[in-house]
Amino acid sequence: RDLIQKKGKIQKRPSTIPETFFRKVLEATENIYLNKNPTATSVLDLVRRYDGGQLCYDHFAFRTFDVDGCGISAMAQFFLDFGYVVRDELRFPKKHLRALWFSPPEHLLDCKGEGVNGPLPRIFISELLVDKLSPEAQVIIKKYTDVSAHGNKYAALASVTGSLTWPTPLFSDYQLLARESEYAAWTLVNGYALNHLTISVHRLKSDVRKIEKLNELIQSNKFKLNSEGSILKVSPDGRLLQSSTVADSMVFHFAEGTSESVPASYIEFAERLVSPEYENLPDDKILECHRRDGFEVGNADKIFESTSAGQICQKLAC
Ligand code: OOG
Ligand code: NI
Repeated sequence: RDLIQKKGKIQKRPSTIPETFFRKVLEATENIYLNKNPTATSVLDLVRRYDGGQLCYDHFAFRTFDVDGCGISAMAQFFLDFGYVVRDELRFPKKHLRALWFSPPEHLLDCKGEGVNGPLPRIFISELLVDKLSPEAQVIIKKYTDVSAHGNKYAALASVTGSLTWPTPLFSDYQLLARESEYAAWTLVNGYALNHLTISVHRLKSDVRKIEKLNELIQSNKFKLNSEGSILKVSPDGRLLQSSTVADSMVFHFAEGTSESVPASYIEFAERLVSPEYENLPDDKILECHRRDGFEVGNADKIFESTSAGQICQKLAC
């Protein structure tokens, strides 16, 4: 809608947020995520040790409810103010989802440094089309988003503090939502927490800069990868290759006073091959902008399942 602009024209936006502050916010968001998700922490350690140090992030992803101003725009505001630009929309009608992705200011796509101090990640934000759910599910979600009428202004604060902008959910609400939309249930208990960050595989140095090799390394260290469809997700053009771990579980203290295990976050891997028009460039001249950009509905549809009960049960062999 108003966030999307004409295809082909990437409009530059002036930044109103200093880069040092922006990177601190990314770092705090990452820290909350690492503290909650031991698999992500261990996998990052493993890849750093194996590859010899520096790694870069391809994208950060968030989930939202498209109701009461809590949707994509709530999470996107901070990134837009820093100078990110909205690129494309992806739709997932069966899951009642849509997503937008955003690219960082051009000069920060290929800069030096590692992790949140390196090239800036793309941002992938999805939203649940709440009005497509059953009346019961809509009532539940709105009960939370309604009470926190101004909560949507503080989405980025929720990500850096690791807290919800709405009251602690009831387990009964969580269960009802989970039956209809696992995405809805995830978002109710995780809110604007980082859903995953993604290692930029082609920017690694050793043999694991090919994603098949990286998947082998991850699996030989006993981490479970999301097998929905297949472990390796490949775009129709063959140039965007993705895989992801199955989400960690965390104990959540519900409003009734009971504690239950719920899915938290996962980590993803993305390899972007060089676009056909740049295939003759020498290796040391290849920049991020010469590679397959963006996301792919078919891949994303399967990656969403990284937090599903199906994948988590397979992982725990239940
Ligand atoms: C996002 C799934 C899609 C990608 O890179 O295509 C995705 C989610 O699980 O919220 O991450
Ligand atoms: Ni992703």
